[in-house]
Amino acid sequence: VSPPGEADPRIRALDALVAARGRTALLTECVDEGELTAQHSPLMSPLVWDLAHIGNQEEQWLLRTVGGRQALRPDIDSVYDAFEHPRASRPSLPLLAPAEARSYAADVRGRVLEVLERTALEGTPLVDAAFAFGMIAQHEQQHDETMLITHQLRRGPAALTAPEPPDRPPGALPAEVLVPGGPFTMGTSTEPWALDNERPAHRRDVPAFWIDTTPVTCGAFAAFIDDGGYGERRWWADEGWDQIRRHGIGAPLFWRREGGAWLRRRFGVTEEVPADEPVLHVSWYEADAYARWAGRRLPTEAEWEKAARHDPESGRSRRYPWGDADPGPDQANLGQRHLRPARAGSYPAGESPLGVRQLIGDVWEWTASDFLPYPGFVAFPYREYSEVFFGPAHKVLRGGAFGVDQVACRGTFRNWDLPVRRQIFSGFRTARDARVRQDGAA
Ligand code: AVJ
Ligand code: FE
Repeated sequence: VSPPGEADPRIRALDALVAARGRTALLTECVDEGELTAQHSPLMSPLVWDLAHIGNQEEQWLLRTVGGRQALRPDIDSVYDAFEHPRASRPSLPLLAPAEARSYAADVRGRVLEVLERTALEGTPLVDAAFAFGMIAQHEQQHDETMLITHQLRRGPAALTAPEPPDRPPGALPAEVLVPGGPFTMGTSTEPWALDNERPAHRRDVPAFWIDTTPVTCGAFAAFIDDGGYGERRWWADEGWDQIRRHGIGAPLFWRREGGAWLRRRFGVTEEVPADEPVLHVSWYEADAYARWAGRRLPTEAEWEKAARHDPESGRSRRYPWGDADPGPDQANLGQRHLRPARAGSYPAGESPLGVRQLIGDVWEWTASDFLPYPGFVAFPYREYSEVFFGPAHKVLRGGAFGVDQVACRGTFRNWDLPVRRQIFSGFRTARDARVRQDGAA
């Protein structure tokens, strides 16, 4: 747990690459060959595609571009190009078999460690502060989260296990917190491994608003269901209404009613839905409909980031809600340490200066905002990371979930997806405008 810049970037890069590979190994060694090559859902790739794609991205960026080395397997670039082949079509590609995929990724990694040792980590934006190495560690961890989603979709008995998150009742917390109006700094120009869409830092004026202290819980969401929320047209955006009608959706993904109780399937185990846990596996439309039913709305992306980073005392934006230090296990539920969110209100040591909890970790939080570039955005180092996704088709999610590693999660980190998606580790919290009094105070 050290502020950025304190640790040698070469060591940070090495640690991040090693941690990512450890996670990849856990996710791909607990199931047999058949399970690695099967497609568990048309929404996902076979796990063995992710494995070789991780190696191929690393080869392209770190061996060829940064290291200037000769290509190892140029013949497979196209098979592992995410843009050439949509996920549903990947099982029919000539994929490397599990053993080949593993040894390919390991071979690339061995050579990359030499490149890391020999490269001067300054002089170009790609190598300054080991950026490209950090980018590739984040890429692998992002695919580790994707593979965890595949594990959740998979049928059959549990393959993964992890300890339970802390379960201490938080005591009385206010339902919502007032964030005062005024400008704050959104995005970053100094975070060494921030990706292109998080840049540059810029001022945003955000009027006063109230935001939930914690993410919306399963119990609160069940009250929306019990009140007939899925049957009431007025809560739903047009495309969301179409989706729930067409697919007969009446609850979060993986939920099922049995008698009077809600059950859910979670990594191969069926259990009662825990009322106090943040709700998971809802689409943007479900989150938006719940918020309307509650007489509220989703926070904008700028509101979310102000709640997470703005320090009203100093006026500056922090890296995380609790300050500038990297996340530790007392601050946030990240990194697949647990295979579920912690009870709402957990992690008091991770709260923001204003007392908002669980902004980082537990569940990705849908925001009201479309995924758009910040003023002054420059695609780097490749347009296909984020630029090609900008526009009204994708909604922004913030804060990271239990399934993502800290290297790919920070106060400025932006995730995005289609508003119909619900297999991801998505939840939300709600907000409302602060009524402005005659004298202008909130
Ligand atoms: C940022 C999570 C939307 O998984 O599609 C992985 C990350 N980009 N490989 C995704 C990503 C290229 C991306 N998300
Ligand atoms: Fe990728």
